[in-house]
Amino acid sequence: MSAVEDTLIVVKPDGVKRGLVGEIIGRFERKGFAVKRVQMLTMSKPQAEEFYSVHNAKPFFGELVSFITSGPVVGVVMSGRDAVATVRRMVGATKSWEAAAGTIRGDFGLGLTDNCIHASDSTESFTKESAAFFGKTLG
Ligand code: FUP
Repeated sequence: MSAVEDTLIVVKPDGVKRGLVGEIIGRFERKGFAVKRVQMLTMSKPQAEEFYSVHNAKPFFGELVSFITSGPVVGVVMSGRDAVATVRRMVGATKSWEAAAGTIRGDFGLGLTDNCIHASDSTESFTKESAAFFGKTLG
């Protein structure tokens, strides 16, 4: 039996600018996930560096931080069966041009850094990323 767990998705600046927030959240709602928390914000540079700290030694780290801070994003905590892995399958491959049709990245883009959406890849990442995203704000 799969366990009910929480995960975090972030609609990236390209997804927000293109008006995909409703479409993206809707897909997860229709799948059966419960939306527990939603917040739109523009990340500060230190916040983005903390959010993406797992990548801080990678050559693309600067580009990643610069892109995610370039405009408003929408963070959504969702709950449901096997949420981390199931949401990642619905998000699709990192390189949007290779992502399968029917996935969010496969249906809505061609980018790499600008690939519409971020999703936590483990419960540990969910905990760390949620703390970086929401901070101490009440939820
Ligand atoms: P994913 O978990 O699918 O979002 O992808 P990764 O953890 O591999 O990458 C994290 C972010 O870095 C993604 F938004 C894609 C971006 N990235 C680049 O911008 N350049 C690269 O060469 C690799 C990843």
